Amino acid sequence: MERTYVMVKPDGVQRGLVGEVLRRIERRGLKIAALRMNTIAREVAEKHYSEHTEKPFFKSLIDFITSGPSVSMVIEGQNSVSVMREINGATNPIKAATGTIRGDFALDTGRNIVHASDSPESAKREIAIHFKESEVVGYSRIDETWLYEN
Ligand code: IDP
Ligand code: MG
Repeated sequence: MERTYVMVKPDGVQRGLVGEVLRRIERRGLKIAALRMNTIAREVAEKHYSEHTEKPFFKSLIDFITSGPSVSMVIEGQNSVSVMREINGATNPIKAATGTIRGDFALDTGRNIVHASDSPESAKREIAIHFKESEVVGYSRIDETWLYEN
């Protein structure tokens, strides 16, 4: 089972979209393995987005992501990294397909509601930044035998 890191960013929390995001994840069959609401510390946000340190939008991105509560989660399931990227939609909501979270609820790249890791390697790195191993819960969902052939 693959794990990925997902965040409902502060705009998603303020716009009352936490339940909407969780609904889309759960109904797809993906499993919530860890879940927390907190306001992310600046050092944590800078580590999380370290690949963007040199980008012109870096400071505003860190200001925004630390501006209020966000919801962090670890999501588990077969191919969860690529499935979550598809559920979220393109980074620029104008390019995001209707039916994706960004395509249905957002209009601006700087306010695009959700984050999901872009590769299994990024997922491992990001999960370790946001969660202790003991906070990630291993369990079976009752529908798993019907979600997967093998
Ligand atoms: P991703 O979130 O789809 O993985 P990334 O390119 O990794 O997209 O960028 C991380 C986040 O930084 C985006 O989700 C968005 O919030 C912000 N961002 C990316 N590009 C821009 C930009 O050109 N202007 C403003 N914010 C941006
Ligand atoms: Mg990214």
